[in-house]
Amino acid sequence: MIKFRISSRQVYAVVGYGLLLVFLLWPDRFASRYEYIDGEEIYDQLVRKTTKNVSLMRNGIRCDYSDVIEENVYLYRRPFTEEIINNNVKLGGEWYPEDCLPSFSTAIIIPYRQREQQLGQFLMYMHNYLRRQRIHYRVFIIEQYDPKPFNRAKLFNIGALIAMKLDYPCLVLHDVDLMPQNLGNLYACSQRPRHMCSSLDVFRYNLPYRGLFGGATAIQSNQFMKINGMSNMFSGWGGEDDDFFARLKNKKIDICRFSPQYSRYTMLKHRKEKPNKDRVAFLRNGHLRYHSDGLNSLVYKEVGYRLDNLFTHVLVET
Ligand code: UD2
Ligand code: MN
Repeated sequence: MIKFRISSRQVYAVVGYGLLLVFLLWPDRFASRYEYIDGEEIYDQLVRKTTKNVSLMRNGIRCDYSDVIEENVYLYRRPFTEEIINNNVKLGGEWYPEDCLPSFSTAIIIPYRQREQQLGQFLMYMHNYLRRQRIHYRVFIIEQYDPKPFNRAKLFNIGALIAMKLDYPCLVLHDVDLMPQNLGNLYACSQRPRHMCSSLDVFRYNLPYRGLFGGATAIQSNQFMKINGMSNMFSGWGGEDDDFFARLKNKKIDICRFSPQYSRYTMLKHRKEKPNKDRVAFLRNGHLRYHSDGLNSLVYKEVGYRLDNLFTHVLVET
C-alpha cells in the first residue's frame, strides 16, 4: 500500500486554486442578486412628462419608443464613439426630435472637474446615443472651479436646482466616465428612482451590493425635492451615493433597476481618487441632517454660465 501525505500547504494551495477557478469560471458567484424590471415592462414603468415648452409643441404624432426598447441595440462602438453624427444639437446641449412629439424631458447632470479627455468622449458618444432614443434632453456640466476637494453631491444639487428652474421633470445624475452600452436603457425617469448602471464592466458586470446607488441614476425632480436633494457635506471621494440611497429609504421611496441586458455600462479608465476619511462617520450620522443639509442649505457662487455647443456649462465655487 502506498501512503500519501498531504501537507497543509498543499491543502491551502488546492483550496486557493479552487476558489480562483470558481471566481474565473463563475464570475457572478459572489454578486448581489437583485430584482429588476424586464424589457417588456420598461415602457409602462416610465413617467411620461415633458417640459412645458415641449408639451406645447403641436407637430403631430407621439414618438414611438418600442423599437428602441425591444431591439436594445449595442451602440458602444465606432462610429458612435468617435464622432458626432449629423450634429444638430442645439446650443447649450439640448435636443428633441423634430418629426414626433417626445414623451420625456430629461436633464442630464454631470459633476465635473479636470477630466477633459473623458468629457470629450462623453459628449461625443452621449449625443449620438441620446438622440437615437428620441427623447428631449439637455446636458448640464457643473464644473467645480475651486481647488477644494471635489464635491460630487453638491454639484448635483446645483445642477438639479438649475434644471428644475427650467422645468425639467426628470434628472439623470451621471458620472462623466460612464458610457451606457445598450440603447434600450431609456434616459427617462421610472416611477421609482432608478440605479441605471447596475451592470458595470469594472465590477465584472455585477452589482457589488444592493444599496449601491452611485454612477448613474434617474430620479424625478419632485422626488429629489422631497428628500432635500443630496448632502452638501461629502467632499472628496465616497459616501455621498450611499447617503443619497439612505435619504430615499428614509422617505420610504423604493428604488428600481432595469434588467442587466439594459443596464450595461463601461467606465473609462482613471486613477482612483483619494477617499474622504470622514465618509463613514458622515454616513453613519447622516440621518441627523437630512432636513437641514441639502437643497435647502445649498450655498455656492456661480462664476460662469455659458451655452456651449454641446452642453450648458455652469462654473461654480462650492
Ligand atoms: C464611484 C461611483 C461614483 C461616486 C464615487 C464616489 C459608481 C459606478 N461610481 O466612482 O458615482 O459615488 O465612487 O464619490 O458607482 N469627478 C471629476 N473630477 C474629479 C473627481 C471626480 O470630474 O477630479 C466626477 C466625474 O464625473 C467622475 C465622478 O465625479 O466620474 C465620480 O468620481 P470617480 O469617477 O473618481 O469615482 P469612482 O469611479 O470611484
Ligand atoms: Mn469613475
